[in-house]
Amino acid sequence: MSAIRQAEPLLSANEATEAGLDRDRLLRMYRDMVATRTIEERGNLLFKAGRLPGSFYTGRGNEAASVGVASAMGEDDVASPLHRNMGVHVTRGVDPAAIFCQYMGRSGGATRGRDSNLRTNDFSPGKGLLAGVSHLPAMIPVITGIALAFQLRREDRVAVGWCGDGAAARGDMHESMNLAGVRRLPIVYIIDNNQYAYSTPNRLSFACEHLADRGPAYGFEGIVIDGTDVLTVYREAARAIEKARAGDGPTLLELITLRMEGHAVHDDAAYVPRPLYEEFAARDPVERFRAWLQVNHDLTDAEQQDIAAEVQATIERAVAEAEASPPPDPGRLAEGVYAVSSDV
Ligand SMILES: Cc1ncc(C[n+]2csc(CCOP(=O)(O)OP(=O)(O)O)c2C)c(N)n1
Ligand SMILES: [Mg+2]
Repeated sequence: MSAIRQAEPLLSANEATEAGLDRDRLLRMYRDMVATRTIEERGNLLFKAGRLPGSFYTGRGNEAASVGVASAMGEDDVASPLHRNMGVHVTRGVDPAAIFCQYMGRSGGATRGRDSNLRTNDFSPGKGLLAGVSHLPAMIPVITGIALAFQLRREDRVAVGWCGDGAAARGDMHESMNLAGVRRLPIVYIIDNNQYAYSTPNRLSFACEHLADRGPAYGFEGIVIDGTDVLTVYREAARAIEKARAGDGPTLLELITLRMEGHAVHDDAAYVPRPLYEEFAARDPVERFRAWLQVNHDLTDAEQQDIAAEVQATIERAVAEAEASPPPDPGRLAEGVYAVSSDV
């Protein structure tokens, strides 16, 4: 019988070591969380300065959830992250210049200036990223199909699919989880439960207690996890990924966070109750992990400053590179839209 459980928090340095996280790996995760936060802060500033057209979405509050899961993925695994998952892109090594090019509509971006947002299609080893489309959760059936392909080809690979609390109500998610349960596909579903779907709170979206309840409904385990705690997220994601790789089927991980900024730059999120916001501000994922590293791994001020300086320099170089990247050439608009018969 499949069940739902609440993940026990990972607390000590010993438990982290048991989960495979030595000091170097922990510092790498911390660096990726700082980079995620800093890229998004820089993007907000670029938007306000009129240097970034369209809109800008952040995953503030989601850094541990994104970096924790992506750090647990194997080199050849494939992910379909969404608009809150900058940390997945950072952890999987996407060049920040490509991220800024994409958001700034430059030809150096993944869609060569045709679209904005986080849209990286890159199946090279170590990245394994399937670009999202705006329709939510339209990539869930696709990543489920990728898991089916891994199984049919007997490949030792796992698919990881992301969905929000709001989009989780849609049929594509239910149909995909049903197929994954029936076929015991090598997939891990992540529901980023940031408690809002635009301005709609959870209580108006679903009546079950936990979205993780839906795992057992389709024949596999559901786990509720504090999504602000990168260590627990990592340990549970690593277990679920290894379980899938061993042929033991899917897992649904519900990561509880709070969207700490509006839906996008235009939204001040005034509808989020202040006490809820303050509760999650006190559990800021980056601050929490920094404090844990200070106590458990003697993270020094000098190390923190070195990490912050490296991230800052990387991002400034990336912004400069994006600003130097030309806008798309209208004459090449149709390129890459249709495949010509010699390409297929
Ligand atoms: C099918 C579909 N309907 C509506 C939208 C517009 N939309 C974009 S994001 C969003 C909220 C999604 O909420 P959730 O799934 O909780 O993800 P979050 O943005 O909170 O991470 C909506 C309604 C969309 N992209 N796709
Ligand atoms: Mg949401």
